[in-house]
Amino acid sequence: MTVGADGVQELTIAVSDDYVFVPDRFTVAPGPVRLTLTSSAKQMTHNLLFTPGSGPADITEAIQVLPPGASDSFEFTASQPGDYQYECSFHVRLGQIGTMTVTAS
Ligand SMILES: [Cu+2]
Repeated sequence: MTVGADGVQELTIAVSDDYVFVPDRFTVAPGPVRLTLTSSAKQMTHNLLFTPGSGPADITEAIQVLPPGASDSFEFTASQPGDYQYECSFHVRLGQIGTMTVTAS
């Protein structure tokens, strides 16, 4: 996690030709967050969304489709403290999930 000059917390999550997010757990403070999903996959398409209903508040921003080898970013505002599950909806049943913790302040 780094904090840019604009105050946005920035984190990169890597995916490949398997069913894991690297990292699968991270912590942010309340405020703006920019997540980048970067793929070194040759074959697998992934995505990243926050599992609806899994956390104290819904986060609807997401990357709907990330083709093999691609990279994409999105921004959202972390507000309510707690744990939020994120998933690749294509592979969630194969265990491709992670947890973001938003601290109290
Ligand atoms: Cu996936």
